[in-house]
Formats: sequence, structure tokens, C-alpha cells
Amino acid sequence: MKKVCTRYDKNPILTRDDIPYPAECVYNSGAIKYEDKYILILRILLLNGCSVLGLAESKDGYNFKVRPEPIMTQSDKEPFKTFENKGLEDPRVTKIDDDYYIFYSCYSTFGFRSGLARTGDFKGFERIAITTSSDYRNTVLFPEKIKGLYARLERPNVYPWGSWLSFSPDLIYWGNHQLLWVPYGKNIWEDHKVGPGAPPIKTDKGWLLITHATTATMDGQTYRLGCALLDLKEPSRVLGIADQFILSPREPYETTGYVHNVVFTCGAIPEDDGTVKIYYGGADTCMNVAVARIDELIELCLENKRPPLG
Ligand code: BMA
Repeated sequence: MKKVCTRYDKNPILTRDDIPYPAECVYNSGAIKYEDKYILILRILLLNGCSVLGLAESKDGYNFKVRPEPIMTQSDKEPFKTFENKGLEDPRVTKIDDDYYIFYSCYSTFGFRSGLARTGDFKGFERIAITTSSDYRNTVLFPEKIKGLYARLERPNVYPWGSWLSFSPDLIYWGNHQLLWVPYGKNIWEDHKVGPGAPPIKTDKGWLLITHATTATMDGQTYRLGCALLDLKEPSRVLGIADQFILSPREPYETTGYVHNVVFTCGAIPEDDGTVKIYYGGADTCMNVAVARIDELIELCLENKRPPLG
């Protein structure tokens, strides 16, 4: 067992007090570099209990300034209107060529579906489609096509609570769904749900994933972060899933809040020095960052791995 993540000592990096409009929580944010800036696509819980998407920018990846207005709120156009009537949640952003794609959870009376939006400049945001039926969420897009097709991972909100891979020619129609990994009985920290967290990061050893996993305790679900490595050319080949977690709720901003004992990521940014900044929500209340070395995460995936399908 190894400690690989170092929390930023000034966490949280964003709280409700940083939001320029009335908000209760800011958490589970997508992350990407754009031009010379770090961008967070924020999940912001408003005072009506519904989430909208906001945006924050930073020069150094730690000090963020939030835009005065949300960038995406509940749509008034169908089919989005019906399926976003309880809000937009957990955005994940991926760059492909010159476009930035945001998968987000559309939350409604009818459950969760995966919505997709696009931007070229982080000023205008265009909805493309709702790409799943119910009850899908935790959708991450690979940053390049694989064998000519777009590829994504997701963790539907139903049994077997595992991670699925699928492909698309146009980002709208998805097929060839394959189940890659499921919760595994031996590992108590991941015995209930396992899924993608941040979009895959390309490394020379494979696609590195920062994942989420939960365990059902007598006090509700505890959410932790783990990591996994998939083959670059055949991402359905799981090269390794780390047997241990890399981040677990421990600090007060992770153990206490809107939902206690939660660390949850929707975005991680690799740096030229071999580190990765993992942005994560704490207790569904605030935004934080931790740093890990990419080679250490890969090592964890390849040594001491656990079987993907139990
Ligand atoms: C998951 C998602 C996340 C949330 C987590 C803990 O199912 O809803 O947005 O952070 O639960 O509440």
C-alpha cells in the first residue's frame, strides 16, 4: 500500500462564498487546460436544490475566479427541458481536435441521462444531444477516436454498478457496450459502485483513469478515488485496476457537508512535469485539488491489481 496523492494545503480551492450568485455548494467539476488557463466547469447547487453549470478560470491551477453567471442552466427546449428539470450535474470535459465536449448528468423526474454539449471557446455552449436512456451518469469521453470511433466510459446508476465502454461514429448514436469492471467483494472500499471519475489520460503505458468507488456503510455510502489502466488501442482490455484507493475522505471538508464522507472527481489535468492535478468535490460541498505522480498511479494499477470482473 502506498500514499500517492498529496492534498493542496490550502484546500478547499472553491466554496459557496466564491460564487457570485446565491449558491449552496460547488463541487464535482470538470477540468481542462484552455490556452494558458486552467478551466473548471463547476457543478453549482442553487438554493432551489437543483444544480447548474458554472465556470472558473485560473492561471496556476489553484486560485480560481468564478464567472459572474452560470454557463448552462436548465434548458427551456425539448428534449432537454423535460430531462433536465431537476438540474445539470457532474460535468466532464474533453478536448477533441479544436472542440471541447462536456458530458453532464441530466437529472429529472425520470432519472439520470447523459447529456452532451460542445464549446470551442468556453463562451458559447451548444447542446448536442441526450445520449442515453435512463439511468446513466458518470460519462467520460476519450480525448481521441479509437479505430475511427468516438469512445466513452460510463457507470449507469443500476446493477451491476460497474463501468461500461461504448463507441459512436457521431457522438449521438452509441453502441457495442462492453462491461469492463464491477465492484469486487474482497475489497471493502469498492464493494458497491465503481466507475470512471475524470476523462481518460493518455500515457505511453495506456489510458490512465482516476476512478470512483463506494462502499455501503451503516452510515451511508463512502465515496473514494481509485485508478485503473486500459490498453491504448483496445480500451476494452483492462491492464490493471489498483487494489487500493488513492484518496479517501479524511479532512473536515471531505467528511462533513451536504453529503458526508465523499471525495468525487470529474476532472484531472496532467502536467509536463509528470504530475497530475486531481480536482475533486469534498462532501458534495466544496472544490479541492490533490496532486499525484502519473508514473506512481500507473505502478499502482499494474502491481497488486485486482480482477476486473471479480
Ligand atoms: C453520486 C453522484 C455525485 C455525488 C455522489 C455523492 O451518486 O450524485 O454527484 O457526489 O453521489 O453524493
